[in-house]
Order: sequence, then C-alpha cells, then structure tokens
Amino acid sequence: MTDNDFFSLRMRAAQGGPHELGGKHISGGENLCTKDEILKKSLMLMKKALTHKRGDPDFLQIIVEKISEPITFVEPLPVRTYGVKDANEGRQKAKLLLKAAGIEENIVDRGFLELSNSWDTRGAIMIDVNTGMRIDGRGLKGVRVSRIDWEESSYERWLAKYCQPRNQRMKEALAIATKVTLHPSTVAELCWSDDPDYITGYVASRKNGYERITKMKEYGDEKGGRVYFVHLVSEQELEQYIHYLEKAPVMLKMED
Ligand code: WAQ
Ligand code: MG
Repeated sequence: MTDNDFFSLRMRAAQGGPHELGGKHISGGENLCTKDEILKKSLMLMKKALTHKRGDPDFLQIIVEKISEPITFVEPLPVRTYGVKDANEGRQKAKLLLKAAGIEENIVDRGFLELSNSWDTRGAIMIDVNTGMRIDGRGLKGVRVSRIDWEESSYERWLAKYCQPRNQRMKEALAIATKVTLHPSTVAELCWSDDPDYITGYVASRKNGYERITKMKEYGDEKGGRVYFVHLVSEQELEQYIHYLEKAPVMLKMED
C-alpha cells in the first residue's frame, strides 16, 4: 500500500430496519479518503447519521472499499444564489432555470412530479429528457452518486476565494452536482433536501453551473430528493452512465 491509495466510504442509515426490508431512509453519505483518514471520516459519517433530523436510525452501515480506478480532479461548478420569497416562487424559478438548461416544459413538469412525491428515495431518480419517463429502474433505492469528495485544502481555498460561509451540505451537494454534470449525458440536475430543516435547493447544469434557490419547500416537509434529466440513447449507455455515477472517483480541486 502506498500513501496514494484511496478508499471509498459509503454510509446509509434507516429507521425500522434496513432500507431493503422497508426501513425509512434517514441519511446517506459518501466520500473519498486516504487510509489514515478512514477513522476520522467514518466518524463524521456516523455523526451525520446519528444526529439526523429525519429521525433516529436503528440500522447504520458504513462500507469501506479500496479503489483502483484513477481519480479525476475537477474544479467545482460556478455557484450563484437566487433569493426567493417562498417555496412557490422557488419552484417557478427552478422551472425557468431547467428550461434555460435546455429541457422542455412538459419534461420539467415530470421531474417536479417525481420529486414532489418523493420522501423515501435514497438515491437519484433519472428522467429521460426526450420522453419524460423515469429510466433508472431502481425504485426507492435510486442511483447513489458515490466516490466524491473535495481534495484536502481545496474547500478552504474555495471558501476564501468566493467569500462563502462554511456549509457542509452545500459542500457535499456541490461535489455531487459537479460529478453528475461532468458527464455529457446529464442535461441538468434538480435537487432539494428531504430533511425537514433545510429548504434551499438547486438546479445544476454544465451550461449554467450550480444555481441555488433559497426556498424550495416549507420547513417540516420531509419530501425531497434528486432528479437527473438525462439524454441516453441505449440500454448500454444507461448502464455505463449509472456505472460512472456510482464508481468513477471524482475530487473537486481548486487551481493553485
Ligand atoms: N447520490 C444520489 N442521490 C443522492 C445522494 C447521492 N450521493 N445524496 C442524496 N441524494 C438524494 C436522496 O434521495 C436524498 O434523499 C436527497 O437526494 C436529498 O439529499 O445550500 O441536503 O443530502 O447549496 O438531504 C442542496 C442545497 C441540499 C445545498 C441538498 O440533500 C446548498 C441536501 P440531502
Ligand atoms: Mg437528506
């Protein structure tokens, strides 16, 4: 083993038994680290699960895997924040941003329908931009983007450069959105949290970056999730796309 070996950490927590036996999804999390960071980062993931506003988990799993694939280093998407007065205005704004990213109105509406009804999906829902159909076939599991993180010190430099307040959620969301939109088959992502105490969401695309919207739902609402609007032409492309999301290691890095 060398100092350059990386490990993928994946956490999932549920209440009422494991997810596959019908437990309610409480929390998930993923990151990348070197061997000497495994303990620290596992503790962070456990803390995330054990202090979650969706409830107390009675099932908590962390999987640690050494990875062999080369890591892609990439700059985070540019960020912009739109302030809105309420969730209704926020969702209208998100619809406009998705249209500006190149998605037709009726397909945008299909994505919203999926998200507004989603309260127990633990991964992302994939919508075909041509048909509006959900195509991942994963049900409540969805597709979980894994093997993502920020390169050590880059997050600090990013905060300083853009005068942003420290925000763990946004840190994770920006890593997910940057990896997802890096793939040419992703047209855009729509997200708001399923946590009752976090109402800011975003639209992300390669074209227009990470576009935050301050209110996408009401406090107390446990419905939320992620929708990826994708352009994929075959079953094989779909498989490769899901493989990329789950397996390709991507780290955010700021230019020195
Ligand atoms: N891969 C795919 N889907 C995921 C992942 C992932 N790694 N992580 C979460 N999801 C899905 C899953 O369905 C969750 O239930 C849902 O998204 C919401 O996840 O201020 O906190 O971690 O800029 O609750 C966005 C705004 C916050 C941040 C989103 O989502 C900001 C958030 P949460
Ligand atoms: Mg959540």
